[in-house]
Amino acid sequence: FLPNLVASLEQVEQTYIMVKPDGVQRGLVGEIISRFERKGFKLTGLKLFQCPKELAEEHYKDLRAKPFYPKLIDYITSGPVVSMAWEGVGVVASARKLIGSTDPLQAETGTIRGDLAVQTGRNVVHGSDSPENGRRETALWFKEVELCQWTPAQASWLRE
Ligand code: IDP
Ligand code: MG
Repeated sequence: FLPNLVASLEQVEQTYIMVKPDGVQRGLVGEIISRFERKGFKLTGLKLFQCPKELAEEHYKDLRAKPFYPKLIDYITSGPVVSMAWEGVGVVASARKLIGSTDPLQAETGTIRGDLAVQTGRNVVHGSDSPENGRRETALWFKEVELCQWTPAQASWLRE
């Protein structure tokens, strides 16, 4: 009874993860996807996508006033990105840990940015920063029909 109650209180979160155009151009798509896949979260959406300017502006609307904003929009729209939706208990914070600090030179070795990038303006991957933004960004980048609800065969080997 008690474990079931605790489990039902744990919130299943969604996060939006994106391999940015530099990650695609550098052939890092498989490497980056595999870091999330092997951790054990559930993939619910995946596509290669050329981001229109309006979508990039909506996605990064909180950064509009920053000096780097115009270059950021150019960067994100400069080539295809790989959009992913991942789901699970604790997925938002865990994905941010896997990704590492915004500045790749500050990011810990073992993280995606720490291992694979050298500059903030080319930091290869995006991850939502809160459960609320995880839901917002997933809905922004994916249509409902592009998201799959499914039960991975390994589910009972990942969580007791
Ligand atoms: P995050 O991606 O780690 O969440 P944010 O502060 O949300 O970092 O910034 C979003 C993105 O904007 C960064 O990942 C990076 O691509 C870009 N960015 C942030 N700060 C700078 C900067 O000082 N120079 C250039 N690009 C930046
Ligand atoms: Mg951010």
